[in-house]
Amino acid sequence: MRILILGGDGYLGWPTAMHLSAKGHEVAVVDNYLRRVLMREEDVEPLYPVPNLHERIRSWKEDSGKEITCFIGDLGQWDFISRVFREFQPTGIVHYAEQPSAPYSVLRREAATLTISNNLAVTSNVIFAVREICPDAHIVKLGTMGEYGTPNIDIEEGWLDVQHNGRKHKFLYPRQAGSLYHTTKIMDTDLLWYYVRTWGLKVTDLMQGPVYGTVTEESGRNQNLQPFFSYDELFGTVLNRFIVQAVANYPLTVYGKGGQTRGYLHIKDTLNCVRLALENPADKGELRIFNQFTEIFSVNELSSRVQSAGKVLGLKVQIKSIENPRKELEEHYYNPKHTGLLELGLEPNFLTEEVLVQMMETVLKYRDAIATHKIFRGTKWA
Ligand code: USQ
Repeated sequence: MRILILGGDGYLGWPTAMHLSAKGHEVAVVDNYLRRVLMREEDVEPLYPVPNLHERIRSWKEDSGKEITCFIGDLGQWDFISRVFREFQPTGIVHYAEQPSAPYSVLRREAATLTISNNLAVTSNVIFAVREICPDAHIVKLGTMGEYGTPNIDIEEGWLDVQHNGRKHKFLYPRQAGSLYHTTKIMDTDLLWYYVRTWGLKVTDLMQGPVYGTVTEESGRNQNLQPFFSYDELFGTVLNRFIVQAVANYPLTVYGKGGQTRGYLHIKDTLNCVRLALENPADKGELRIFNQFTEIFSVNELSSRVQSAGKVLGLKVQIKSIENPRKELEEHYYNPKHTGLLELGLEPNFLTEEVLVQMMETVLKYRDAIATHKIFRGTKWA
């Protein structure tokens, strides 16, 4: 397939590009380095420096012998995105090109506006570009489990059969997100669903949980190919943060009671899920939704696992509950379905002690680079 990866510089975008390239697909990446700019502006750069996309592509060529095409520009600009689509003529599109942080989205008015305008403008432009230039291409959109929030009933895989006054209808599962960022993902889903109904697009929306992990099959051999590893409060996801905190001898920052429960997955599984979705595309006029995670944990369960894995390396990991800066339920029911990707053949990489120890060993190499003042700044939701 000819696969265009929008947001191809990000934590997931670059590893996805290498993975699909390794599997024999023709790959192009597109990015405007927005995440790098925001990290620099907020003084929260990742654990180790990451070369730019051109350099990463050269290193990938040396490592694998395979080519990846690169486009640098803003997908919110029609002239740019239409040129990229015309030149590359994708058959599959992976859409990661969004401001990805919930805490960043609630930081201040400008950050909120950037999140809304970037995320929705890019999704809208992708839809128009597909319709005008490659109407048979399959869009694989990264959504989030956060679209559903934490309702007091089972979470289905995207859709809900509703019976009302003796009649039945299938609707998108009710969504009520816990941050502005997650709300833009709900809006993306609504936009895609409207154009699937109206123009018959082919779309898969992947409702992903928080991702963890430092290396993938393709990045393991070469430092230049490593994904970003963020451990700060804005761009780091909780388990990656806990690993760095454990190594830095910083008490693990459990927010509030720590009963917040989510579906997690290893970065290697993100790549496999995206590939499986591309290789088994949605039909024309179908919005297919998969819940993309492999295991469910509370924050307390994650922190105790990190604490016991730390013992293997002689790290004395402390855990400290701190006042929750977010507005979220700290104890709640959580039972989301996630069978769709398993049925497509996903073989999960589970969170074992070995995986945690490997992550700590990687981070230990950069222990001196950890800037502990970046770990917690208390960005408040309210
Ligand atoms: N948490 C802590 N301590 C921390 C950081 C987080 O207790 O130091 C808690 C949060 O309060 C939350 C949970 O851990 O209850 C997960 O937080 P997170 O920062 O790992 O994840 P979140 O902000 O929800 O966002 C991340 C990704 C986002 C993706 C989402 C999936 O950044 O792009 O969409 O995970 S989900 O959480 O299922 O919505």
